[in-house]
Formats: sequence, C-alpha cells, structure tokens
Amino acid sequence: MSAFFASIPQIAYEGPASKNPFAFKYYDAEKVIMGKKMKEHLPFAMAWWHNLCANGKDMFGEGTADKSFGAKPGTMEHAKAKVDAGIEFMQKLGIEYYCFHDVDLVPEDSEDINVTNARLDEISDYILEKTKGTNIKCLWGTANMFNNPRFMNGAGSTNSAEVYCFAAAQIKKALDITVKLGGRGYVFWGGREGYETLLNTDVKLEQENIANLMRMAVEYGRSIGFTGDFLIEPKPKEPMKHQYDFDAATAIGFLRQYGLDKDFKLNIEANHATLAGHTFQHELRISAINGMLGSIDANQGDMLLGWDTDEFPFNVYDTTLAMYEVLKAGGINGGFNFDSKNRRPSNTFEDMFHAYILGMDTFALGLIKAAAMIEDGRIDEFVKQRYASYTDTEIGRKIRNHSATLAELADCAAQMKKPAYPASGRQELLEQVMNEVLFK
Ligand code: XLS
Ligand code: NI
Ligand code: NI
Repeated sequence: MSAFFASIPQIAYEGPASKNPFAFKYYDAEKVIMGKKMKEHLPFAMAWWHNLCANGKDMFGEGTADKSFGAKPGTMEHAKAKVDAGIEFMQKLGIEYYCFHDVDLVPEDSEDINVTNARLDEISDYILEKTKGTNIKCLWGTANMFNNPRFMNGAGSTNSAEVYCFAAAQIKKALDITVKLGGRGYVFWGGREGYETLLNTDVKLEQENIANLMRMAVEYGRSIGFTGDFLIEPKPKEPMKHQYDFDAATAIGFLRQYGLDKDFKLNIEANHATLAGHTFQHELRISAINGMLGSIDANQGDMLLGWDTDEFPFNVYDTTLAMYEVLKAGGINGGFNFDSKNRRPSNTFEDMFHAYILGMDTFALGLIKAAAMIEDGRIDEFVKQRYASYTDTEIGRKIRNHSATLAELADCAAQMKKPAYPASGRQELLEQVMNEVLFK
C-alpha cells in the first residue's frame, strides 16, 4: 500500500505543554476517566464524505484541495485509493471507526443502479480485505438519497412511486453493505424529506410514506441480521425550506406515532441543533431523557452564518456541556462521527490532520471538564435543591407520585392564599462555577 501521508508522523498524546502540531494535547486514548478509557468514552469516526471526497467545492467556486490520491476521480481505482488513504489516515490518528454514504464509496452509474450495486460489492470486499487485522470498523452507513436529481422532491417523501422504489433499493443495498462491514448503526438523514411550499405538498402522505420506508428498512435489516440501531439525524432545513425531522423532539414524536421508536434512536449533529434554534446540549438532553440518544455527529456551526458549515469542533464550552449530557446519559451506543470539513483555504493533507487533532482534543477536553463538573458536584447539588419542594413537602410528593387531584391542589392554594416566590435560579453563579472548572 502506498503511503499518502508519508510526511505526517503517527499522532501521539504529548500533553498540554506540547507545542507539536502533530500531537494530541488532551486526547489520551488509554487514560481512565470516571471508570472508562477515553477511547471508550469517545469512539471517534471519520466521515468518508468530508475527509476523503470533499475537495472544498462550494456554491461559489471550484475545489481547492486535491483528493485524487493518485487516481482518476470517478473510477474504481480512485475508490480503492480512498480506502487506502482512509485507512492510513485513521491509523495515524488512532481512529477506529468510519461512516459512509453508499456513493462516498464508489462512483454512481447514472444509467443503471445494478452497475453501482456491483461496485459496492467490490469496494466492500476491498475494505474488508484492507481492514483485516486492524481495529478499523464501520460505525454506521447510510444511503445518499439527496444528491441524485431523481431525489429532487425527496426520497421517502417523493411524489413519484418510481423514485420511491429507487430509495428503497438504495437503502436495501446500503444496509447490506453496512451489515457486511460490521456497522453498529444505520442512519437516515432526511436530506430532501421536506418541502418548499405547501401549495404543492401532501404532508400527510409524505410522512406516512417516509415512515413506511423506515418500517420496511427495519424489517429487512433485522432479516439480514442487523442488530444495531437505526438512527434518524434531525435537521430543520437545508437543503429544503422545511424538513420533517426538524429537531429531536419532532423526530421522537414521529417515531412514536409510527411505532418505530423501539428500533430507532437519534444521531444528534451539533450544527443541526443550532440551525433548529437550539443548543447542542438541548438536543442531547431531549434525546437522552427519552431514551433516544444514539450517536453524535461531531461538528459545530457558525452563529454568524445561518447554514450547516460543518466546522471542526473548537468550542470547549459546547463540548463540555455535550459531554456532560453524554456522561449523565451513561454514554452512547454509537460514536462521535466528525461530520466536519476543513475550511476551503485549509487545503493540504496537513490540514486534514490538524482538523482531526483539533476535533479530538476539543472533545477530550470536553470530557475531562464535564467529568470535573460532575466531580465538583455543585451544579448537580444545586439542581437537586432547586426541586426540593417535590421531595421535602407532602404536597410535592403527592404531585410527583400522581396521587394529588386538581381540586386538592386548588384547596392547598386557597389555604396558602399566595405562594412564596420560587428560589433564585442562580444562573450567573452556576456559569461562574463552570468557568472555575474550565479554567482551573
Ligand atoms: C447533512 C448531514 C449528513 C448526514 C449523513 O447535513 O449532516 O451529512 O450526516 O447523511
Ligand atoms: Ni449536517
Ligand atoms: Ni450529519
């Protein structure tokens, strides 16, 4: 196998004092935090599409990075070169997982889906052969049902029954490949599952069709031995004006409505949370309290730009609060997929490594600080005290165990005439506590 990143050393942990740009300052894979190794808390994954495929092309200009890896793009030689480059990249960073869309792996044949499927068989054999004897495995797979023009009106939500068959065919094949590669999850990101105008849209029919496609996917997946989680990745908009899986709460309601909640969990992407007008932490909390926190797409957005910029995680406040949620939820079954891309002018191989080192260190720091916040205990204790009236008073306990009636509570209020003000929320104090922990 030729070395694509020969000039880059193996990336090792050197600690916060290191100035080596090719070393981790915080991510120490074997270090134990709250009873678990860092690498077990943080199963990082490489996103095939951003790292091996995207060349910086955007709506306004051509690509700036060379991702040919010595082969002609659009060929199977190139597909295989990407496998070789990807494995070398992951091994240099100590990353054990990858995520893919079907068409990230092979060029799609525009005339015949059977040709594309045969290529997928070939490349998955190649991946299995090349990852044999390594720790590298698939975290999740998915079908790209938003790029091909046939999906202009969506996949499960399309108005065309013919196109719907192609969505089914792609999901079936992507599931086959995911299972073959040992994937732990299968993701549905509803790229164009939404609408531009209600004037031409039958929302009820579209949602029923999406649910039915998911139900068929579950049936098929289980029939071929897939035991992992199916995942919905919520996103409120982009490319469509309105997307059905708007946010975690909406997706959970949808899954429950159609009886899919036993097989599905959520894949929460930080940048999608902020697009929905939520924090990353909010989306994680809503998922977790509903038993739906499955996996994470690790990136961040830019608050000054209203779109999915997919930046590498850099904001330690956000990763600390995210890891606080993950620790409180007892961890996740999925992983941390860097659905992140280099900025367009960061166009060298070195930049690809700097980006992953940044992302991994930012999450490692978040983990360290979240554990410190929990060990510090002041925030947890405050929250507990804040709701003490539900444990320390008889009426509070009756409310919590559902034995109170509306009339009884109204009587209580009549006797009190006027309640005492609730105790202060102490937000500024708690933010100060967080700063103390972060900058200790
Ligand atoms: C797009 C999504 C996409 C999914 C996988 O915004 O983040 O990349 O993660 O289809
Ligand atoms: Ni995204
Ligand atoms: Ni994503």
